[in-house]
Order: sequence, then structure tokens, then C-alpha cells
Amino acid sequence: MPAVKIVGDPLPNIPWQPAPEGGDSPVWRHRAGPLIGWNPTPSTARVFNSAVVAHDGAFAGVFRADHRDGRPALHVGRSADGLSWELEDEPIRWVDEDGRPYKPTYAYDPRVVFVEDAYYIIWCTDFGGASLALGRTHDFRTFVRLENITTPYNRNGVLFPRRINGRYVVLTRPSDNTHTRFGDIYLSQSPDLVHWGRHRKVMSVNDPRWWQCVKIGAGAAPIETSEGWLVLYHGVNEPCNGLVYSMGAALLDLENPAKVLYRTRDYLLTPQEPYETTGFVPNVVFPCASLQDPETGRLAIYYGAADTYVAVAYAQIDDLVAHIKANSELVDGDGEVVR
Ligand code: BMA
Repeated sequence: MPAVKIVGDPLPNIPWQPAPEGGDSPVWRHRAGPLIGWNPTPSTARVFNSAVVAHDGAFAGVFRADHRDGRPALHVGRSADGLSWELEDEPIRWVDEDGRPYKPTYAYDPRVVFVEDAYYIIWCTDFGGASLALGRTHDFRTFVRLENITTPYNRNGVLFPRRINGRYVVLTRPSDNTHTRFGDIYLSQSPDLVHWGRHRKVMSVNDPRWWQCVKIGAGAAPIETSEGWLVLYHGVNEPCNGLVYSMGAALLDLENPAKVLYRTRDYLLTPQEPYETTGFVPNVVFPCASLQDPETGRLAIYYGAADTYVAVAYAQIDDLVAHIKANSELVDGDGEVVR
């Protein structure tokens, strides 16, 4: 058993490959490259920034698919092994809480997490501007749209997998109406998934020189461990040819997740392989999900690559947590509870 405890059900069948010989990073890529490539179904051009979960002894997910007219939509995918995915060609058909059909004008960057008795999906939707929408499913067949979590503008929302001190908690990243050149991570709390408040600031961007200096946003749903909530997040910087998205990690206090305990000084993954540096939008590594097995401590991290592919990388919990602690550098305000 790993020394760091992961809270959750055993998942012995998640994708896995051991670390490459002589590798010096606690996160390593799947050797065969991306899982999903260009034009995977008749209506879709590129599938990336997608969220997968364990479901019914296998895996299911909500995938961001940009259609051949350029518009992003959410599609269901299913997989026996977490690597080979069967994607539905039709977008998800939402109904509202009264059973009436609801069709988002666009939908992107989903995150999915199981809380109590259902899978909850947060995605970026049009609400007079990009905002965070919330939906629920039990079976990946019927999808119910719930109340939006935020007003515009907010594009990155991730729900914690359990209530903390009786409240649901969501990480969000308020922004503006363009490709914003700012953005910090905040947290909001709710007794019922409808009313959100008790907002707190969690993490800020770093000094202007580094990989997370322009904006940051929560990636995969937080993973509960004996060392804190493990949050994989993206950080953005802007060299002269455009924005570059990399992945880092933080550990947040278990009882007060507005408090940052540790945060990686260096990125854990940055665009490096051709499928990350070349594609529809070059130089993007955008984590949206992870699968983890408490018994082996294995993590499979799903990320979008270059706004074109779904890719996976691996980590082992003991090594990852040790690395985060040994290479942590907090930013001004991290670790304080800012209201
Ligand atoms: C962000 C979002 C992501 C995308 C990234 C890079 O603003 O739109 O969906 O992966 O830009 O293009």
C-alpha cells in the first residue's frame, strides 16, 4: 500500500504504464501518444479537454468535441480500458429539471465528479457570456441540467468529490469576455448546489517570468489524500508566439481548501511532444480529469493536447506528493485565507 492514502474506491483496472527508465519527472506520458486523434466521428473534428470517470466496472466520460462548423459541444464516451474510447456522434441531449429539452448554444471544457449518489458535470456554457453550468447524470444516458453556478465570465469550474463541513465546494476562475490575460482560482460553497457563496480566494498567478504568470485554472477534480486535496491545475504564460498551457499541482488543506499547503514551483508537464506543440492551438497541455487507485497509488491523468487530442499521463501518489512538497513555492497570499 502507498504511504499517502487516497480516499476512494479501488480501481485496479485504470490505464497504467510504469515510469520510463531514467526518467526524472514524477509525471510521464502514455508511450503510444494521444488516445483520440483528428475527426474521430462523422460530426466531430477535434476531441480534447475531456473528463472521464469510473462507471459500472468500466469507464465513461463527457468529451469536449469541436464540430466541423467549429462549435464546441459535449459528447458521451465509453471505454472498457480507459484508453480506447467509443464516442457518440450526437451531442448530449440535456433536459431541465422539469424534463424539458435544453440545448446549450456551446459547451466546452467539462469536468465530471461523483458526489454522494450522482455524477455532476460542470462545463463552460453561454449565459450571455461564458459561465459555469452544472448538470447531473446517474447513468450517462439521461442528463439533467441544473442551475448555473456562476454569472459571466467564468470558464473553469471543478467540484470537490464530497461536502466539506456540510457544504459543496467548487473551484472557479473568474475572467472576462476574451482570451483573458489574467485569472486566479477562487472557491465558493453551497448547501444545495443552487445557492453559492462564502467565496474565498485560493491561488494567484505567479511572478511575471514563469509558467503560471498569466492565469491559472483548476484541472481535474480534487483528489482527497491523507496529505490534503491534490489539485492538478493549468498555468499559462505568454511568450512572443502566444499563450502556453502547462500543468502543475497543489495540495490544499483538507478541512479548509481555501488554504494552500504546497504548490509546485516548476510545471509537471509542459508542451513538448509534437501532439502538444502542434495542432489546432499549439502548445497546450490542459488537464481535466484523473483516475486513481488507492491500493497501488497509481494515477492516470487525462489532458487535452493542443486543442486537438485527448492524451494521458501517469504518476504514482507517493512520488508525486513527495515531489510537490520538495519543490513547493507558494505565491503571495497562498496559505492565507483571503475573503
Ligand atoms: C482556453 C480554453 C481552453 C483551451 C485553451 C487553449 O481559454 O478555451 O478550452 O484549451 O484556451 O486554446
